[in-house]
Amino acid sequence: MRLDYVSIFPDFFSPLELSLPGKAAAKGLVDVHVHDLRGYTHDRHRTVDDTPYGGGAGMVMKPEPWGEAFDDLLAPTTTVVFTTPSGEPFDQRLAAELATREHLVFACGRYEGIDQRVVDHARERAEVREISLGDYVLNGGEVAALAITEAVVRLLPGFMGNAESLAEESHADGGLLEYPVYTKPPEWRGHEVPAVLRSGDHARVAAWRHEQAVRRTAERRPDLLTPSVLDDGTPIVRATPGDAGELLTLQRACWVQEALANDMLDIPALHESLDDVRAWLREWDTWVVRRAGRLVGAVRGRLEGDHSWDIGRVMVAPDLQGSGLGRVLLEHIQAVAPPQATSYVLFTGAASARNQRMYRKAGFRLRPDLPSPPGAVVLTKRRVT
Ligand code: JD8
Repeated sequence: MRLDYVSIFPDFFSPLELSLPGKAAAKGLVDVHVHDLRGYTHDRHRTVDDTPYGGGAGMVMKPEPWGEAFDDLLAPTTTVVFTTPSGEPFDQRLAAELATREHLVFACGRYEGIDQRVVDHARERAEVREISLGDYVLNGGEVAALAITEAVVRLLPGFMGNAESLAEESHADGGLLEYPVYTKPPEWRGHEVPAVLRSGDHARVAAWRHEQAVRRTAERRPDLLTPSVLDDGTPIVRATPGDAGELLTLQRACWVQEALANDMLDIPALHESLDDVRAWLREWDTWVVRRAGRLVGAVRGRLEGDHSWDIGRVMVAPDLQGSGLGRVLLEHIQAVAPPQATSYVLFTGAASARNQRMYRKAGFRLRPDLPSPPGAVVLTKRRVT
């Protein structure tokens, strides 16, 4: 990938030699060129700015130097990146897209910005992306160009030692924030490393890490959690400890139906107490749906072993059964399964015909070969990613 930077502060990019792109250049993955915009001026003062048409404070960057810079640098395969506070938000998805390009030219503005005709002219010659680093104001486009460069270059094939770790990162698809990380010593200034991480039990470690990632994301970036919504826009949201009472009520209502359908009362879910519900809320990723404030649906999931996503407690208020809410909850809990989950498992009453129909329609298969709780059947499904 060729990278060109045009700026009135070309030294801003000297760190490129040192950092990531420096290593990438060493690997022949990138070819970096930095250009001083004043090099494309012809007057004694090397003028790049002038007063704004329409008045107002500050100065605007003149179009002519940019035009000459583009005459020098643009090719049909070029993507020109104008870093600007009014651009499309930069994120990991856009980083991955830019990493597919052969040639990026970063046009880094200063003052109040660049004459708009420069952008319009560039669009006539090449792909143009106006990109913002975030909703805060910087004094120029250079910092954003550096940040975008780092996020893009590290995605270039052959750059990162193990591509696998890229997939597990924050903001990679799947969208959870990082789980907390630790290293030696096991105890530091009164702070212990969580015992599960020193247990050697990979399954428990993976489950703990996923739980931490989901918990952090729900607390810090709920917007990142795949907000599944029902057709009427009702969101499916993470359950909170405060939902325990209503969950118990909904669970009792649903499992009374299961007891009637299966002519048996000895079903664990039917006998759980409020404390039992509170306990499993802490161990399972649980999602709920509220309509007009009433908790009308729920589902939970957790990692069982290294790769099996255990789904359970698919609950729909009796008066809403048949509305498709169960199907949407089932789709959602599959979608939020962690990257390492390669299959799903669940069970339901052996005589729960409607449930079994819904699961089979969703691609689950009965597994009489697997052990099941008394009076229940197990169904599994391979995850297609
Ligand atoms: C390019 C000039 C300064 C901006 C008057 C302050 C990106 N996320 C971002 N925040 N700010 C920028 C950015 C700021 C720039 C330029 C990018 C060129 N300025 C201007 C408008 C208000 N001054 C950015 N990417």
